[in-house]
Amino acid sequence: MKLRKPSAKTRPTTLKSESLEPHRMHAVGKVLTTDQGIPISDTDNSLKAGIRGPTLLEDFHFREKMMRFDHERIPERAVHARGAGAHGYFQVYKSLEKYTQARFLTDPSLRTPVFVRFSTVGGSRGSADTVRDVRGFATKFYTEEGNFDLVGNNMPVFFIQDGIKFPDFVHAVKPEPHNEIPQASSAHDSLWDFVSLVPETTHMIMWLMSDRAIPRSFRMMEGFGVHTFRLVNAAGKANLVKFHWKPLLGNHSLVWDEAQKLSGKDPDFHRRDLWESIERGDFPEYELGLQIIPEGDELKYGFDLLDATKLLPEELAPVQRVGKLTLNRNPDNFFAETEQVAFCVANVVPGIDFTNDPLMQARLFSYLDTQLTRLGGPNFAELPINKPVCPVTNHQQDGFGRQTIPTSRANYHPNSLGGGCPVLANPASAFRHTQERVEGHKIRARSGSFSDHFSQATLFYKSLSRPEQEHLVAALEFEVGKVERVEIRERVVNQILVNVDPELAVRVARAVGVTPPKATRPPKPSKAAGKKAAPSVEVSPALSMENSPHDSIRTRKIAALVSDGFAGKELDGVRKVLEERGATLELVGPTLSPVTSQEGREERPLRTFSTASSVMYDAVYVPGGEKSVAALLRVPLAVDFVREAYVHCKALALSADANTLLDAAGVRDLEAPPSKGLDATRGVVRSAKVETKGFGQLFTESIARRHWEREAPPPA
Ligand code: HDE
Repeated sequence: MKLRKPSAKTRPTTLKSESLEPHRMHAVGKVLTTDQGIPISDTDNSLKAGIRGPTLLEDFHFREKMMRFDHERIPERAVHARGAGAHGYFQVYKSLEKYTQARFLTDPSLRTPVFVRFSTVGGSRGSADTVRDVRGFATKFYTEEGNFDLVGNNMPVFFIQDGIKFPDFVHAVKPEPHNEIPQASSAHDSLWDFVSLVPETTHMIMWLMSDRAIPRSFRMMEGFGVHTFRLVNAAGKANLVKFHWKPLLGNHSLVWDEAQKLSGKDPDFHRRDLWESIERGDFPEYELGLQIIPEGDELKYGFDLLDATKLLPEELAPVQRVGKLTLNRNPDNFFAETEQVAFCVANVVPGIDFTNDPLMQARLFSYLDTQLTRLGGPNFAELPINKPVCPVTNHQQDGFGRQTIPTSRANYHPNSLGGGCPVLANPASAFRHTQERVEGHKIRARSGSFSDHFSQATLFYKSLSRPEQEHLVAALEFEVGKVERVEIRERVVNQILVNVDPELAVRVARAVGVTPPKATRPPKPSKAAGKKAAPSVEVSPALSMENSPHDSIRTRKIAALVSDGFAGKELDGVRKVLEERGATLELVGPTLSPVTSQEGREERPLRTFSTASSVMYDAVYVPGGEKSVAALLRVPLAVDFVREAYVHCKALALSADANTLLDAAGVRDLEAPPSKGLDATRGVVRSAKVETKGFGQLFTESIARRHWEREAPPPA
């Protein structure tokens, strides 16, 4: 069968923006027309019967314009409604033909175009970016053999084991049905009611309460395929695989107070961060990691690899880094691309296959099904953002929004009218389902190998650094503390948390006003983990974000607070050091009008104390300059800048007089500023004099990580 539009031959294998050319509308220099192409000379006045009379039905331009507006909104995604997307490419480092026949994983010369959509899960399209939530990390690889969608999250496990519980879980976590409160938050009765009654949620709940749920940036978080998949080579040999994305900038989080403030100060914080970094040419990069496990080893590790509430510790099966994803182009149009992109777990190419994970099995159905409603019919794969870059030839026909115009009379198989076309693919290059022996009773039950719900929750908690554990406890105190019904709070503590870590349960019990569990009952040993021969670990350092790279300040944003009379030469020096290490310095001043340095030079602040806030930056610098500092001391929002940066454990640099701002900000736990030279206690770089040598250098060193030592010790 011959398909006329668009010609497969004209599609490049690298999805450059030109490949969307036939679908683009370039308005520059063009005349305004209706959808039918009729030129329009007035779009500001409707056609009326008399200058002050009623509008006429005959005004087809008005009716078309209004009809199009009335139908602009499509249903938002039931989950993952809020997202941000980017184009890029993926390139494998060396051939993985030993494991898979997938071309994009075997040819290192190939740059496979991709589109990635990051998202939050629970909130509506207009909700804030920095809420406590799982983040979606969905990648569409436009390969020569069709589209492969890796529809992952930034956490390696999931809330439930069997997809049939997904509607229950999502109903519980979304706003409650009677009053649609709260938006984009899990801190409410129905979610914790569900959690307290469904122990399989425990492991993922620990992740949700951890700093992983408030990433600093989409560019600084990991991604996980979650399920165990299969890689299959040309000879048909299969291996089990778990997919990972490792961000080259390391793993970094916000702090909870900062995340909440950002929700108001800049609800688009993550979206903006992604957009701006790509515009600047600081392309987000992630390495693709694979944990490859021989087929047949599903139960070797004392849990079931088909259970999506379990992770495979990297210490037991190392993550091999096999290729790199680079995001290098922002979408041209949010709706056409980021909103209309349709991911589907069932989109796999020859060489990648599924397993019997019951969560994955449900997803194989759900994504295709949901797109039908969301994108208005069955032809969504023809939308430019979803269209494969390889030829698509089949006998599908009709339906809402059909764009392809088939030219053959033969719309069935087999046929002779169309010369038998399209012909069947050669089995060696076609997708083949891995042959797997399946037998058993038709049964509605859960495998015993899925029964341990707590061991890995404990492993996760124990693997965190002390500050990360403290953050997790505080998150539980916040979330469970917001639950109105005391019996739910009781169950969370006494049915769930006590099985993770008894001390943790006692602390949360106190904070949320329920009876603490008696004594320190050790967690029940898991049946599966108890298997003698099973390799296991007590702690998994890879689970702590603190152990990811923290040596770079590339792409970090630093605020310099200035007013008239700031030390200009010093600022230049600090800016130079920061920029050499790939960070940017933004001037924040009282107004957007220029400020004059003590040397008499003018600089224009990019933001003001009312349009910016410490939570939008990674670190804060206050240059010396008596007059400038005196002016800053009189601005409460400038003092807040310093106070918040300190409370949120960010690096600060305060030169000479600027040290007085710490006092004004109420920072009491630092010794007096140095009388000579420099001091960098608790990540606050202080200099005795303006332009002290090494000041900027010391500052850059303290930006790469947060200074958790500033957080108050936990109550005894
Ligand atoms: Fe999804 N999920 N999901 N999910 N999911 C959707 O598909 C679903 C699950 C994930 O940026 C929906 O097109 C079921 C796990 C991402 O467009 C829907 C189950 C993981 C995205 C759906 C799961 C994910 C979605 C909503 C349990 C991590 C956003 C709109 C059986 C591995 C993709 C849509 C984007 C979106 C169903 C569980 C990740 C309703 C039934 C596990 C990143 O079809």
